[in-house]
Amino acid sequence: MKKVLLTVLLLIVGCYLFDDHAQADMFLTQSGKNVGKIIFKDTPQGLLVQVNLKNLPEGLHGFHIHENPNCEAATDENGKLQAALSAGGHYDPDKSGHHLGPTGQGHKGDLPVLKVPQNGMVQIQFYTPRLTAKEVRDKSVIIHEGGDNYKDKPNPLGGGGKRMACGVIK
Ligand SMILES: [Cu+2]
Ligand SMILES: [Zn+2]
Repeated sequence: MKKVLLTVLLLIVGCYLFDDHAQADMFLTQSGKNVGKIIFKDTPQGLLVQVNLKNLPEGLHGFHIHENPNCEAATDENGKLQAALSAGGHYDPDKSGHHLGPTGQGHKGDLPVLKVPQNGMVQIQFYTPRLTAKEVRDKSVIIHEGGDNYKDKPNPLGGGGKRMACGVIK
């Protein structure tokens, strides 16, 4: 009987742990090189995003949750192969259709633009109150070549362009 109780308890704890955490190993789309990890944790302040990355090019990079758990390349509407295009668009469960950044009421997948210093390493954490670990699991996280102005103009989706790094969130 004790063993059964212990098993049930472990299962409950296991489910709890599984449910409030998610994580993604990040890979450069061109070389396939692993550049670190992003961890997502539910907290009373919202979803805590812990970024631990290296070997990234200096500068500002668009940073978003995309809707599909798939980082494969795919062909765009012009028949051109694009890195990580299988990840789909920005996570937008409310079908807002607008890229408005992390504090806007548009895509829920819009994260704060990632600032990479000269040494290529990013060790930061921040809260994003509109998401949960359960929501981001089975999606992907993408870092773009270019920055993010949190608007769809002059270029769509903040202007980040090509998908530089990608990870499936598990
Ligand atoms: Cu993106
Ligand atoms: Zn967006």
